[in-house]
Amino acid sequence: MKMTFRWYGKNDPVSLSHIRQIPCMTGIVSAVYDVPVGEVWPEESINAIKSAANSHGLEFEVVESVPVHENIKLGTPDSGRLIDNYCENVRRLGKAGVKVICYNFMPVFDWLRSDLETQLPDGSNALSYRHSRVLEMNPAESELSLPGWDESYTKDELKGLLKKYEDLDEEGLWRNVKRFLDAVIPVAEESGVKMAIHPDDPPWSIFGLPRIITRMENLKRFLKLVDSEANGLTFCIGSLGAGRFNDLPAMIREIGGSRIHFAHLRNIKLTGEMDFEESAHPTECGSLDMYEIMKALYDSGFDGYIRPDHGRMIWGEKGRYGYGLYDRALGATYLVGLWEAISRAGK
Ligand code: DNO
Repeated sequence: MKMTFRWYGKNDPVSLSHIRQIPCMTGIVSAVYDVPVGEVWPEESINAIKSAANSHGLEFEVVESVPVHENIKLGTPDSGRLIDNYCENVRRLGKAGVKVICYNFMPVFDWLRSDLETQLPDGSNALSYRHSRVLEMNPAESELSLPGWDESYTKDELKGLLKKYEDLDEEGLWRNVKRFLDAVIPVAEESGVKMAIHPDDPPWSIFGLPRIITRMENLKRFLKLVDSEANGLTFCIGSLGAGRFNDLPAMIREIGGSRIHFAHLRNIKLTGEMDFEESAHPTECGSLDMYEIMKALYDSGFDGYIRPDHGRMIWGEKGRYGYGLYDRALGATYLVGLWEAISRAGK
């Protein structure tokens, strides 16, 4: 297991020197942020991240994300060129020493929350999701600003994009993801890179858009689309765990460590059938059994990268929603402690 930390580049209020001081931190998880989705990343930009990390004693072996252009998800006629560009990014990242690429296949919106600053009883605040509030939102009409989506769309572009998805159902999305994997996985294999799809967050359809990376049967179907170790998962427990139908330790054991290349570990407190609040990482702070999850990873031979995921905002910190320094650092330390205990007991 290698403990890593997400870093949003030079504009991230969290600095590499801070990350370096978190105990047992081996590397950063980052991306090139100034190239439009669908285009090829300059090698200089990739190498600049690597040298910045290395000069702080950190590795750069995990990219999150190389985003997938909407036209690939939609399967439009120009998607071939966009997939070629994606493959070129995989080659370039492999050449720079990147081992894992995290990406997702969620139409239009990435992760979704209904409130970004829910006050918790201890005086901190965190992200939360209330399904009834999401049902009231209309992204095509209102001035929504959601954390996990590309704000570079104008309102009209967003409307147009949502319209294009009207004809795409889940089976259509399955077809398009298969087409993507058929092209990308062989390149990943040649480049020494493991692809790790991120589950849909939350793991159900939102705004009428199809979502497929949501539950066990779909994960199995996904892994079979191209049955190669290079076609693997980012096991994000906060995303999958929002679905009460997902038994996370059992899923990890069934999938096995060889197809899980990256784990996003954070806790959530389930507050309703489809509602949750993000909580501090320890088991007793939320609804997920972190010990059983880590144990399942350990027992299944997981040998990939881990990162603490979204943290609360504590100690007056102001920062990027979910990605402040303090609570994620506490989370990382807790996870390292759990792993130490589990692995020493296992010897
Ligand atoms: C949220 C993240 C996601 C993730 C992407 C991967 O905090 O886990 O935005 O980076 O879905 O493509």
